Amino acid sequence: MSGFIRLCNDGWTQGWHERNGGNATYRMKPEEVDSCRPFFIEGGDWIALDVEMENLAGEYFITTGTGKHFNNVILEPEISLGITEINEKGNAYRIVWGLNNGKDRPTSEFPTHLLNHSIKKAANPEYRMIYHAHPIHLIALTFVLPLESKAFTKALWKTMTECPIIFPHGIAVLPWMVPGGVEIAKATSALVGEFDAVVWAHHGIFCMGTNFDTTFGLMHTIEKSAAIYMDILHTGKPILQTISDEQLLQLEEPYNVKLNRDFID
Ligand code: 2HA
Ligand code: ZN
Repeated sequence: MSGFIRLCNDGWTQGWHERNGGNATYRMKPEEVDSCRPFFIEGGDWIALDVEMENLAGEYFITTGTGKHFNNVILEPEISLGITEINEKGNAYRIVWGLNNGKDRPTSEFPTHLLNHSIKKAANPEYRMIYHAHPIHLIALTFVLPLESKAFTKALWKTMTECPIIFPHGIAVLPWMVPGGVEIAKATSALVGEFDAVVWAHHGIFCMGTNFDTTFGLMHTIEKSAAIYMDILHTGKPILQTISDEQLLQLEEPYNVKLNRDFID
């Protein structure tokens, strides 16, 4: 819980969570569930999910609450956060801790998160964290770059040398869509099998990872590169040099990464 709270507060101090913006979920390890069990509340109602995710049956998730503000998480985690249990069919959940004694609801993006957790777990059971935020410079970039995965990946890879090392597979981009719905959930989930980061145009980004540090670190790296890119644009000066595709490939051997060839010319 303290790691989750820290992630929320770090996101807040970065300026990524105006008002109730953003949300996060974490699939708990069995030993973490056991240590929290003495604090669980009994008898919460099962709430149906629109989707059935068999491989999430019996899993427990820490989640931010709908309408909750990230800056309040550190002050009152038992109100802003909750722990939810998924039923044996993977098609309903109930609140077992927090969220104002079960009176409030998980994030509006809970179905999107669960669908993505299901896909990530199937691909790699080590994946546990999904984090959505509204980083300033990355959102700004969605107005000036083509809304294509290749355009975003290359712009960010070539702006900061760490980027191709930290996200060698690149990042995906979706056009503007209505948040909170099934359509954006499905469009996002179609990309998360392949990518750990999906940009939502004029809205924000979803990042996925095995733990709090790698997931937050991925978002932080992407946003920092976007910030440098915007700073370069702000100078109004012509770009005299950048990292070439050939130089990008030179990172592979020393850093033991394989860059996504779809994004190399
Ligand atoms: O949780 O960011 O996308 C509020 C949002 C919805
Ligand atoms: Zn959002």
